Amino acid sequence: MKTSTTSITPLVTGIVERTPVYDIHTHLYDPAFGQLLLWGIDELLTYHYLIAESFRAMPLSTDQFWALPKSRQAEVIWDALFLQNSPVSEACRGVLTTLQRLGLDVRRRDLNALRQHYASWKTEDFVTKVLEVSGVRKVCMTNSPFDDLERPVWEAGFQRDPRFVAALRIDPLLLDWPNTVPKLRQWGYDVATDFSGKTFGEVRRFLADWTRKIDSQYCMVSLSPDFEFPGTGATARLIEEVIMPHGREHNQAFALMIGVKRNVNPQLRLAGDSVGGSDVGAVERLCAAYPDNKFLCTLLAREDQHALCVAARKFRNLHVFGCWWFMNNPSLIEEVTRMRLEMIGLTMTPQHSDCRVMDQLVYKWAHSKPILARVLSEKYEDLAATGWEPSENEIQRDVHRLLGGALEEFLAL
Ligand code: FIX
Ligand code: ZN
Repeated sequence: MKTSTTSITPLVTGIVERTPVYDIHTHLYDPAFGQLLLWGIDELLTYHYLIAESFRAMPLSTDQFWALPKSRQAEVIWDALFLQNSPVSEACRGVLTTLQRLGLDVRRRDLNALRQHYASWKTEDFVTKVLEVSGVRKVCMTNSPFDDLERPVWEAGFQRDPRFVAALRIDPLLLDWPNTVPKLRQWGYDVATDFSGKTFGEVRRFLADWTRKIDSQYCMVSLSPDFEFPGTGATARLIEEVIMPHGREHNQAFALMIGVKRNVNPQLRLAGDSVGGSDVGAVERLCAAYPDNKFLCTLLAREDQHALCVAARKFRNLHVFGCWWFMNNPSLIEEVTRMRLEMIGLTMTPQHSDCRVMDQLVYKWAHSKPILARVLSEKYEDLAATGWEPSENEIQRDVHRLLGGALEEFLAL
């Protein structure tokens, strides 16, 4: 069925609204991980995005804040960001959208009433409810064998929840090689700090073991703005000798998240990271040097987004994704999504949630989807003006791609 231009926007909005999402990068966990899967009002309020904002708005020192139990931290954040000021920031608004869509009444501004409401939910039911309300069909976790809380769960084994898939996160391996060597040795891999002997083969064996163990969808790392490729350091050598052959052998795309300056303010802990411009040329050189490898890339700095689109136009083995962290604000999502559609069409994944708290799936998608619908409608209207009116089926096909389908196709190639 053809559409008429006047009905494009509501049609697209409805399709985007109803199309289930594959959320391709989060920090959520399969419920089998127990306490590692964060959820609830206190977790929502102590999200590190809100912690960073609250220090600008409250009298406590960082030491005083960190000395408080989590419930008190949540209370001081609620007071500073929601009661003493109107919660207009994206992260604050996100809490309210989440609560509202989960059926809670935010009008009373009563934290204890919100807590009481939450107390009636059980984890399993809550996970199902959040996936339903947010319209998410599948969640990709971030899984690190180097995490001492996470690793034992994988080692013990558990019944996987099919709604949660895994991605192998390897930051310590690529960014902290000297301290990673003893760990690998302890786990039975014969590696040496100077890369001698069987080192590269053994690290490949380590990656192969974990890729199989977690059924990894892709292998990922976050990198600082000064990431260079090629390079003389351990990171570049390990990429060349380990990650690339591993990727080809096990069909593992390599996801690069570039532009994070870790710990510029250590007093803020997890909230203390910042941003810097990256060298998109390094991504291009990787894609050019390894045409049989697949790369996923998201960049943290706004000023790098255009160059990344250009790189994707040059390299079919590069899949651009998400509006990461400081990019995940409506004004920037809109700008970047429009530019990506204009430059690389539907062969990208405009958004991922990066949720750390289960409940956040609700707001991250509730805030992103209308932006996608708006920008996409505008593009279809431009097409319709030429006489090329998209059919409903074509719109559904496109939206499915943009909400995770394109990545599934890319990874399956
Ligand atoms: O490295 C990452 O995957 C980042 O997304 C996180 O480290 C960051 O703390 C975050 O939560 C951003 O949204
Ligand atoms: Zn992340």
